[in-house]
Amino acid sequence: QRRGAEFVMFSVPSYACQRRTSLDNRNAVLTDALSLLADNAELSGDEGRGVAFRRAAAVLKALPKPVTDTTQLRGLPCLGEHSLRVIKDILEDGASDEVESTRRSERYKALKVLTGVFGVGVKTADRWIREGIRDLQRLRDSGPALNRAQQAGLQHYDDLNQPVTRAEADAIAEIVERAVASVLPGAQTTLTGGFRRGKLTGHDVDFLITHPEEGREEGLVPKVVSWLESEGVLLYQKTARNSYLEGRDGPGRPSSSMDRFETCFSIFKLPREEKRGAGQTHGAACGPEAGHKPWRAVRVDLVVSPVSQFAFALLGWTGSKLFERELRRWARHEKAMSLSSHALYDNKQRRYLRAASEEEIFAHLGLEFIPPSERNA
Ligand code: DGT
Ligand code: MG
Repeated sequence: QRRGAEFVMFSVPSYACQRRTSLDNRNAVLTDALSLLADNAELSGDEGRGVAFRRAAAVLKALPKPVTDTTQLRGLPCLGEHSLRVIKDILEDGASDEVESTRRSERYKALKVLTGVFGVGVKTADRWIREGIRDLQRLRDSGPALNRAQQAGLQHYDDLNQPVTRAEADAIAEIVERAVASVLPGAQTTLTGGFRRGKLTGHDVDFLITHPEEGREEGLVPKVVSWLESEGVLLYQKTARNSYLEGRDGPGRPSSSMDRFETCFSIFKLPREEKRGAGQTHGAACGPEAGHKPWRAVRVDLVVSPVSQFAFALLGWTGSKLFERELRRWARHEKAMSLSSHALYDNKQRRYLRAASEEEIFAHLGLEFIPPSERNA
């Protein structure tokens, strides 16, 4: 089947958690197109189709070279008829009509803008569109009752839709570490999410906090929040108490898909780089435009885990979202186990499998260890 030296057939295992996916994506044009269709499906409430497009995109992200011909994709997993047609159109014509018409459609654009408001999900955005609210101006004017999160989201819309840089994530890490150290000495703060996978930008900054002595972490979130509030760091925060009880909520149980850690979903007020004394000023991003403020709003998630669940929480909060989904699917379908951000339950042995590191969790699951930088599925 070889057509000369340039022709490469690809082969990848079917679950994203069985393969290495670095940030070096050789097929970005194709994966961007499939991701747009995934967004559109999810925005239309069709989660199943959304996942199918995301799995197809993830397969292409794992390939070591650009795809030049659809025949190279023969035998690859997760590439359905629909995804293959889109790929073929792009390879042959340079673009896919379906992707381009979706990109231009009023409904897609409106859903993107409205769900870009922190606190607004697909259902709310869809309802607003049916009520004739399609942009932020209409949202501000016609004012359907907004909850506290949505008010903050609308107020800080531009900042929150500007990518967070690694330097900003590090500056926020410093603030969070200071807060944590002053309310619970000995507690440990770990940067998770996309930045732990090596991404250079993110939509938020995620942290996982624990203490080496089990139990000492209880009630940490309200204390950290008080400290941050007294320092004037918080523009918005919503905290949740820990509500996980092993046995009752264990991953073997139906209610387990929800995370039950102590959490704080917040918006930080971060001084601009020049104000933080890092030297270099920004370019156009904070030029002399009117209304330029000396700070920017950044979404920050704080999660507190008991040390006995730390490895599971770390694995669960590092992402990517598809990688996490695939880990849980692998556990359920291939191993008869239930994985959550709290624990791993073996349904056949009817017992929890302990782990003190991510490596041990991969081993329990019978998977080769994939480091965070290779979980960018
Ligand atoms: P980003 O922030 O867009 O650059 O990309 P990520 O990968 O940091 O995505 P993010 O921040 O939405 O989530 C990071 C990981 O944390 C993701 O794999 C899933 C997990 N995660 C996020 N939010 C929740 C949540 O509310 N509950 C649970 N259980 N996990 C969550
Ligand atoms: Mg994140």
